[in-house]
Amino acid sequence: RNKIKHSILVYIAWIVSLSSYGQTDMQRPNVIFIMSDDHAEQAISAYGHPISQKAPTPHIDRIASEGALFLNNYCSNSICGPSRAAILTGKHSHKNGFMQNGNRGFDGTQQTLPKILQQNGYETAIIGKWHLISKPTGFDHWEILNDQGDYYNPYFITERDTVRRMGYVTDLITNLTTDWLEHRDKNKPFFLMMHHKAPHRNWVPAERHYKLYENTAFPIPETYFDDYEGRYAAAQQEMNIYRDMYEGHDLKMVTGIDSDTLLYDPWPHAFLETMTQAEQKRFFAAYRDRNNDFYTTKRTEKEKALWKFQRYMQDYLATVKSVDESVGEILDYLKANGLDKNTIVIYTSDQGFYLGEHGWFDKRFMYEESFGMPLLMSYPKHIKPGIKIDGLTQNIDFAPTLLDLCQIAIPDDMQGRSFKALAQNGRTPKDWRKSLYYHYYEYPGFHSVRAHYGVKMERYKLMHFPKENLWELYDIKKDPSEIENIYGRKGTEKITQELQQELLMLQDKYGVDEKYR
Ligand code: SGN
Ligand code: CA
Repeated sequence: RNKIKHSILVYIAWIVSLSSYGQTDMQRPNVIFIMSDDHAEQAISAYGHPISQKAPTPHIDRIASEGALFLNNYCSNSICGPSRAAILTGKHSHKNGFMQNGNRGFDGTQQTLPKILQQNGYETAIIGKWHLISKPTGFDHWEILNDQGDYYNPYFITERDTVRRMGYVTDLITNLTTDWLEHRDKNKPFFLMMHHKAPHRNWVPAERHYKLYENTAFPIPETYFDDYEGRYAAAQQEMNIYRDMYEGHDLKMVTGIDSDTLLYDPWPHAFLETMTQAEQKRFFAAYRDRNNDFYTTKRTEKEKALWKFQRYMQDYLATVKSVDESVGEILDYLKANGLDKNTIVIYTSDQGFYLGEHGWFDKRFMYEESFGMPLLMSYPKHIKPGIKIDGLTQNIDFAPTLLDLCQIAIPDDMQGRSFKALAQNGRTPKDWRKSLYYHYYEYPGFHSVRAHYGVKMERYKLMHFPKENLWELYDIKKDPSEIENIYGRKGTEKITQELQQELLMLQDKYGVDEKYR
């Protein structure tokens, strides 16, 4: 009898241990959230844009072929800090308090995704760009770039220290990440954010990529010489490639034949001065032919404008190359360590970016290129490989979706929605949202983009610039480049009214204060 009693007890203990082990460790997926800075969909080959076909990203694309490619993912406010704050909180800027880049830090006492995961048994870490000024909270481990971070030999901040690490920023962040994975607490599921600086301005590639696209001619966007007719704010910006880019800082142009002195570079401390002397020498040597050619070949003003576009694309995409290699390394690490089946992998960027559309670089506007945000996501246990997702999704959805996939309750005050159901097979449920809200606040500010808000529905987009009281309306289906503002045109009354109502509904629903409307 005792023997039977004993074996029953052993059996019960075994069941109990199994179930609790299963709940906390086995079933819960790990999460690797990879985010780069200013990486446009046009520069990820999985999205199929002609620019990316000249500079493919095979490793990032692997996430889409093993999982899902989101075709209609957008940010809530197209600028660094605000997008990061929206991701952490699942809330729009006015609710999480981080409305623009600047000197007021993120309020780290509020509820965030990493905190909730941590409270639910996850080990959490962030490595790379943070840019939210206050110290990270909710992370067991963090090592962040100082402010924007430098491309060469950057400073990293930790809880205890600030250290300068010698090397190229993308490679350093990758190494710190695999290092953390190697030494993490292997009894816990993990949530890891790897945040790259690249391909942020001023687009300095790794040495091995200096010449990668030197002779590549990238396709010129149809709207490169846009005249901004009918779009007041678009005409007011200061982000034009051939007018506003700094020839030294951005385009790496020098003062004359065989010169080792950059043309206009207002921030040498953030670029050349962070390199060692030997690195500077190799940098100038690598750009020598191109820079000499500028002085030996005669060009009209228009030809110079096109030449600058090529120069910009060659460097931007060369910095993307190192990000793609980094993603490859992480995916290989997961596979080699048997983590690939139970890990959710996300690749995104804090917002989209202009690669010459409207003649621009930078972001901020609610036009498609910068409002759009790449999103690729794999999770073999839930997402069918190779699916494409049409539904409207947004950065405020990331936190609720991840909680949902990790089987953790989603707090009621998160404003985003879990897109777990869409991610499963690509089908959009009937009750999924029909519109998205956007709000950009940072004016006056870099690049002079006026504050505005708007609503996007499947076909139309309505934007309002409240200070100037100007409206813009686009039929994205007919005019995907958004060059024809049809607001106020005959025949648009009904759709305008519909969109204005939708906009009001969203502002009420999200609780946007009257003073910002
Ligand atoms: C820097 C850039 C700007 C950019 C902002 C915000 N200038 O100031 O071009 O708009 O960051 O970028 S730089 O030459 O110093 O890089 S964000 O991604 O952090 O929002
Ligand atoms: Ca950014």
